[in-house]
Amino acid sequence: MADKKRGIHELYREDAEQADYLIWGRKSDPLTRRGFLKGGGLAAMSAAIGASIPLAHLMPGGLIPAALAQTSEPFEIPGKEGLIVLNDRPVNAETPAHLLDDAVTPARYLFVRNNGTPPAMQSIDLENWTLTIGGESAGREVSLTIDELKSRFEHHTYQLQLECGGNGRSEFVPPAGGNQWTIGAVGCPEWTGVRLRDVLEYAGIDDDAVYVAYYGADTHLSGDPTKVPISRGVPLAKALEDESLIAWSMNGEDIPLMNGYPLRLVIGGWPGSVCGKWLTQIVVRNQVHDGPKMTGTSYRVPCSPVAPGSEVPDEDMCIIESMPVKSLITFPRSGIEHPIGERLALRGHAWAGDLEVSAMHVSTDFGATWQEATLGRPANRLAWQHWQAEVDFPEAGYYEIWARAIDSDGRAQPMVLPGWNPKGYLNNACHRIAVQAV
Ligand SMILES: Nc1nc2c(c(=O)[nH]1)N[C@H]1C(S)=C(S)[C@@H](COP(=O)(O)O)O[C@H]1N2
Ligand SMILES: [Mo]
Repeated sequence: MADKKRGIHELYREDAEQADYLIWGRKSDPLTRRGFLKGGGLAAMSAAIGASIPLAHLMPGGLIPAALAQTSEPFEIPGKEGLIVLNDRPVNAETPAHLLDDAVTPARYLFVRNNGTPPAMQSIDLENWTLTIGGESAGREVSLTIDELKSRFEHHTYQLQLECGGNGRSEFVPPAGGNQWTIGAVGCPEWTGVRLRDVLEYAGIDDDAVYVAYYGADTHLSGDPTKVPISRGVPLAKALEDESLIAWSMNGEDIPLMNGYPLRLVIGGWPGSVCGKWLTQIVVRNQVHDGPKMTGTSYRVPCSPVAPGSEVPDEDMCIIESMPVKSLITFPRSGIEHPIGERLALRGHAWAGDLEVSAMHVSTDFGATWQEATLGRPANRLAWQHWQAEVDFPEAGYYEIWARAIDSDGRAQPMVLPGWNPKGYLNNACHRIAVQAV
């Protein structure tokens, strides 16, 4: 066995083919990436997993078996039990897939992605919290308290999914720096607030307005009060959509501090980074917003595909807009044993950025064949959809269940890592779980 101290993820990240060889003695066919897990390699992988792998000849090379892919330490933020900590400065934590099983994500299971230091709870004075609308293309500058927001504008409730642009980053080869999210930087709670559009129209939107951006009350990790940890935005048309909210409530309760209490933006279907937390200021811009994390490699990907590891010139990088089609298997949890001969019921969610999911498929043979799942309608636009399916297993041993969604433009999730980019965004490869048929 290879050097355990480095961990399986790190080994695969450095060089997936080499990791296969080091750990299992497996060499894959460079053309088909299949079929070379035999003899000693197969025995080693079976021993690590604790079962034989009936369909080993179909298992692609360079892939960590799902049974071994989800190991980390528990997270300890009160109110977020069960989440996996990725970093504590700033706090970043993701949710294991099986804890995302609810149709509407409970507050305690919503991931946390902080770029700076959140405001302390004691420093938040609800009565005097003000939101300022300004910027060079706002009709006038307006300040509103939370009570004024609540009393002057119509309230709306939508279920909106939030996914970090870097969700899935841990699988990129060559690796990308940043939080090594696996699959759990996503959730879909129900949000209540006022429409960003109504508030922008109240302040006035000049004819030359093109972008709307936020500032929040969190502070830069350096402690320098003149530095802003993150300030991002969206084109005016996205800001004006019905579902773009200034929210004070999540699932009918106050938003948890770590998720932006007392006020945050929720703009569904785009990278979570456009949803400003601890919201204090909105600016209407006459140019593409240029705040911290809008430029360089932040939340930007090559405008056209590049070879893995390429240096991409700044002018060839484009801002991420809608997130790609993706899905999760939330039941059963990875690693269960299941009696052979009994059908196994599966379920999960699927989403597709600004689009809808039009079909959902599952595979038990490493993607060789797929069967259609039953797919539900979203609660509203930009909410995830629920799916279910039943599968069975021909003989005892190790299986993986793979899930694949297709969006309303006919685009499917890839089975392996999609387009490499310098910061490891937009990995929408199929989610996989392990099942032992016994
Ligand atoms: N003010 C502020 N807003 C922010 C952030 C932040 O660090 N500060 N992080 C952004 C990022 S990158 C994401 S993915 C989402 C995460 O929201 P959550 O922590 O509620 O899950 O908030 C966004 N809004
Ligand atoms: Mo993010």
